Amino acid sequence: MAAENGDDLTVAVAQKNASEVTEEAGSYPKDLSYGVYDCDPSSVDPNGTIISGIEQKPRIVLMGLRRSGKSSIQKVVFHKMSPNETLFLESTNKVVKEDISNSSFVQFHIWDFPGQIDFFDPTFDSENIFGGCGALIFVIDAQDDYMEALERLRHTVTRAYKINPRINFEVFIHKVDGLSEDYKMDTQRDIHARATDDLYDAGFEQVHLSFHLTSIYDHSIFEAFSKVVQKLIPQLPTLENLLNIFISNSAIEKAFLFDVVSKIYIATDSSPVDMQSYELCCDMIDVVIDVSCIYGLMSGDELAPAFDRHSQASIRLNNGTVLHLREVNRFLALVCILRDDAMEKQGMIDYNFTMFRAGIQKVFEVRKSQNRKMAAISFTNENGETVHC
Ligand SMILES: Nc1nc2c(ncn2[C@@H]2O[C@H](COP(=O)(O)OP(=O)(O)OP(=O)(O)O)[C@@H](O)[C@H]2O)c(=O)[nH]1
Ligand SMILES: [Mg+2]
Repeated sequence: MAAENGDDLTVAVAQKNASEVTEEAGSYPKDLSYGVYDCDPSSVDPNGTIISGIEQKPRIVLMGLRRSGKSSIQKVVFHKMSPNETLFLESTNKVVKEDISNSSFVQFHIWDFPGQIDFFDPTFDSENIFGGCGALIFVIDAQDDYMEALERLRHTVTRAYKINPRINFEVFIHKVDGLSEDYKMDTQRDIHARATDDLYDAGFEQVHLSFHLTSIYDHSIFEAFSKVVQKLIPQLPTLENLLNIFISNSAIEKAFLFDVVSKIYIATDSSPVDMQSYELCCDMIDVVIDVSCIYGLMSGDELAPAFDRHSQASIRLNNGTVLHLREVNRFLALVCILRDDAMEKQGMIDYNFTMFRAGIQKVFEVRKSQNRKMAAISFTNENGETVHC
C-alpha cells in the first residue's frame, strides 16, 4: 500500500512539473541547422568553433550512372512521390540543386547529378562541388551489371577525397527489391570487396565507404537516408544519450526521434534498429497525420498544420506492444515502442518526456549560443527516483 502511495505521489508530482515545463519548453527556434559543413573554413577556429557565426546547411551530393535511380530517391524521400510514378521521370541533364529546408528539421542542400558527368569537362568545378560537400551518395543499380558503376565509383571517390577528405562516402546498392535475400547479401559482399580493393590498389586504403541496401519500394531508402543525415548532425551523440536515458527510465523498449515531414529518423537510442520497428513507427506517423487531417482540424482551419503541439497518440497492437507518439516540436516527433503494461505509468512517461523535450531544446540552444556547457536535466525512473544527467 505504501509503495502504491509512493507511486501515486511520484506520478502526481511528475504531472505537476510536466505542465510547468511544457510552458517553458515553448516552441522551437526556427533556424535550426546541423553544423559546420558548408561554411567558409576561415570562419572556423582550429577547435571547430564558429568564429564569424556564419553557418550554412550541409550539402549532400547524389552521383552514379544513368538510370541508377538518383532522382527517384530524391523524389520519393523528399517529395512524397509514389515509387511507381518514378517510372515516368526523365533523365537528368544538368545538376539539379535543391534546398531541403522549408518545412522540415532535416535541412541541407541536395545536388542531383546527371548520370554521365564528365569530370574532364572544364565547366565541372570539382573544387566547388566536393569542397563544400558533407556526404557523397553514390548509387549503384544492383539489377544491372555493376562493373562500370564500380569503375566510376573509384574515379569519383578518389577525385573527391583529394579535394575534401572529410566527405562521408555512402554507397547505395539500389533497386534491391528485385533480388532474393541471398542474392542481395552476395551482391553487397561482392560490391564491398571490389570497391574497397579498387581503392586499395589506387593507394586510397584510408578512405572509408559505407554500404546500404536500398529500394524506393520499401522503407530501406528512408532508413539509409536517415543514417546518411545522422552523420551530418554534430549533436547526434547528445541526442542518443538523451534518448538512452529517457527510455531506460521510462520502461520503453525503443525510441526514434523522427523528422515528421521526411520520416527520416534523426536519432535513436543505442539498441539495434530492426527494420520492422522502424516501419511500424513510420506507419504510425502516417496514421496520426491522416487522422489529424481528417478529424483534427476545425472548419476554416484548413491551412493549419496537421501536426502541432497537441499531437499525441497511442496505438495498442495485438501482440502486447504499444506505439506511442509525442510531438517534440513542429518538425520532430518522438515515436516509442513499449510493452502495454509500461503504459500504466503514463504519468512517469509524460514527466520524462517533458524533460526530454526540454533537453532537446537546450541542446540546440547551447549549440546556437556556442556555449558547449549543457544544463542539467533530470528524469524520474520507475521507482520514483530522480536521475540527473
Ligand atoms: N525496381 C526499382 N526501380 C527503381 C528504383 N529506383 C528507381 N528505379 C527506376 O529506375 C529508373 C531510373 O530512375 P531515375 O531516378 O530517373 O535515375 P537517375 O539515376 O536519376 O538517372 P539519370 O538522371 O539519367 O542519371 C526509373 O524507371 C525508376 O522507376 C528501385 O528502388 N527499384
Ligand atoms: Mg536523374
